[in-house]
Order: sequence, then structure tokens, then C-alpha cells
Amino acid sequence: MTINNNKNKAPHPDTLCIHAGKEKGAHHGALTSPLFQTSTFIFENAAQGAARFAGEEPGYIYTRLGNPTTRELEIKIAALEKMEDAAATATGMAAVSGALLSFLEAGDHLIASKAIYGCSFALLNHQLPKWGIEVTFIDMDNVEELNAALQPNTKMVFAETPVNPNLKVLDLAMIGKFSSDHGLISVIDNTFMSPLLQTPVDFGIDIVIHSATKYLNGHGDVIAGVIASSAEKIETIKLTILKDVGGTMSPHDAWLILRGLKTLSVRMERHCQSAQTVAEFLEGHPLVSKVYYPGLPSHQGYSFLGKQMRGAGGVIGFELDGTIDEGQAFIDATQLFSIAVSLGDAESLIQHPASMTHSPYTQEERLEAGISDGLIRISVGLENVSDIVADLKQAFDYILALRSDSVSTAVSWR
Ligand code: LCS
Repeated sequence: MTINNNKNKAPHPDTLCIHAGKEKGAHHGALTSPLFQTSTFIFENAAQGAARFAGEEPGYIYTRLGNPTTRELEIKIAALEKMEDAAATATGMAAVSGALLSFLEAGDHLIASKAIYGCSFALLNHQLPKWGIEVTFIDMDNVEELNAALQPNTKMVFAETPVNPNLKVLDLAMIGKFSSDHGLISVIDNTFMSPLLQTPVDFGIDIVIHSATKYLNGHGDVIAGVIASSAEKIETIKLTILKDVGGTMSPHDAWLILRGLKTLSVRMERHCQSAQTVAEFLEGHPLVSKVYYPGLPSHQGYSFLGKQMRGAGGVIGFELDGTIDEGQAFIDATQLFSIAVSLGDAESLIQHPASMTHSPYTQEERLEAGISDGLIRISVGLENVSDIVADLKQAFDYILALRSDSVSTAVSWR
């Protein structure tokens, strides 16, 4: 006799990445869900069309409002984030703006962390004030700072953790508790972790957003975003900002992300393992003055490992002990790395936040947010880690050779 011990066991997140949201046996039994590449859906008759618009009958209407391929992705993300529902968006920025603008209006106040992705900062610092929404930026290191920023019209708290690009880790339990104590909506950008390494709902966070362009898709061929929250909040987001402003995800992009998600678990494991090795190599190198990676005991975020984060992720920031010109020469001297923004791809990427991803900040704002001019950010890819380390090593050797004058011309390897 076989005893089924698994009867009531919830599937592991690794399994959810592959199976959640899929209708087994549907669509002629296709193993891989088909792509519903359609803009609109045919009604059987006029009465059915009217009933669907009135919300009296379930069913698809028009892809800006919903699509079966996109829906499968939304169900999967909701399962992974342990939320009731999710909404797929055209870009990560559509997820950030959609989550904020669905609930904020003129006269409201938002508390945000100072260090966030450059375009999120631009949205908060340049766009929201135009629409009458006030924003206070704080370090968000402790509850006293949150209390000091609180105003009678405060409605929401927004943060990213770990922070892009200096990997600073914020305390989700503190943010969740402060928000619920004061009746505020908490929104966390979980892009750097993926739901496999961090589930903010465990700490009372209300809304989680991702740039799905990064780890969720993982293959550098899609720009997309997702928002996960309660069924009620997702309904509001879909029926207001997504419907009327229109930042909906294309079904083709949803299909690619569904494919990417099947390997999220093995990819994240490799990203974390390799990034740890690379971070340790960087920390031991005489040309590196500082390494920002939560997997290193020297990093501020290390104490959150195992408590808030199930891994340290695949992004590392570091500072070269040298001039800005040397920093640029170092970036140019890498060969395996691609000089590119974005992160979470199979390919290792290298970029300079001050002049690239975080250029919407003024220099003063950047320094205030803990993002130095000399910071270099790498996204550790899925190549063999010995090749990644060897590439960084030869680029450091090039800088040393420049200093000893044995190399006098600019790098010409590319
Ligand atoms: N949130 C975070 C934490 C991000 O890093 C990004 C993009 C976004 C939101 C926006 O997502 P998107 O609209 O691009 O899908 N971060 C980028 C980066 O670090 N390099 O290039 C883009």
C-alpha cells in the first residue's frame, strides 16, 4: 500500500516556478502553455459582450485588460510571492509607477528610501511632485527616521532591498510594522532578490514589485514588470492605472518570462554561488578599496542573511582604489563582461552607476544616497566562475601595468 504523505504539502517554490498557474491537460495537453498572441477576444453575441464589460460574466475581453498567457504568469508570480494575486506590467517602471499611482493622489505624502534605482528616483523626485504628491527621502535605517518623516497625509512607504546599486539591505520587518501601525501601504521592490531569495509578505509588506526584465526572465530578451499584492489591491491596479494608463505586458513577453521562470531556481543558485566567489576575490584584491555584497561578513546586509534573505543574490558593487579614469579603463579592459546596464542575465555585465543607471541623481543626491562616483556594479552571470574571476584579474593587472607605465596606450581589445 502506498501512503501519500504529500497530500496536503504545499509545493516548494522551485516547483511553483514550473507548475503554478498552468492548466494541466488544457490546450490539447500541450506540455508548454501556448502563446495567446491576440489583441482581442470574440464574444458569442452582443449580450455576452455587454455582460463581460459589466463584470457579470467572467471571460476575456481585450488584451490590455487581460490575456490567458499573461494570466498564467500572474498566477505564478502570486504563488511565488505568497500573495493573493498579481498584475503583469509592460516594464519594471510601469510596475513601480502603477503600484504608486493606483493608490496616491494629489495631496498625499510618500516616504521613500534615498537609494533606489535611478529611474524610480526620477519618478519620485521629478514626476510625483508635478502631480501634487509630496515625497520625503530618508536613509530608512531605523524606525526613528520613519517616525520623523511621518506626516498627517502620509499614505505610503516605498523602498528597494537590497538597494540598487550599493546592495544596502533595509529591514523589511521594521518597514512592514511601521506601515501597518500607521495604516500606510508598504511597497517593496524585490527585483534584486527574486521571490526565491526573499518574500516581503513574510514581513507584513503589502505590495511587492519586480522588474521582470531581470532575474524573473533571466535571458536579457524582455523588458517587463510585475506587481503582487492582495486580490483587492490588484483589482484596483488593473481597473485603474493598468486599464486607463495602459502599461500592460505583451502576451509574448509573458510567454518568454514563463519560459525563463522554469529555470529561476537553478539560475539563482548559480548566481549566488558565483557572486560569493567573485565578491571574496574582489575583497582580497589590493586594487579594491570596498566591496558591497551582502554575502560578505564585512557588509552591512550580512546580518539579514538567513533572517530576511535566503541568499545574497548575483549583483556586487565595488570601488577601485584609484582615479575615475582608472575605473573607466578597468571597465574597458574586461573582456568576458559586457559593458551594459541591466542585471540578472546569463551574461556577466559591468556598468558605472554614477554615469549610467543612477545618472538621474545629481552628484550631491547620489553621494547623499551612499552611491559614490567610483562605484562599479557587476551582475555576475552564469558563465563558469573561474572565467569570470580570470577576466576581472586580467583587468586589474592591466591597471597595475598602466601605473607602472608598461602600458602606455589606451585599451584596444574591444
Ligand atoms: N526596479 C529596479 C530595482 C531596477 O533595477 C530597475 C531597472 C527597475 C525597477 C525598472 O525596471 P525596467 O523598467 O527597466 O524593467 N534597473 C536597471 C538597471 O539597474 N540597469 O538597467 C535597468
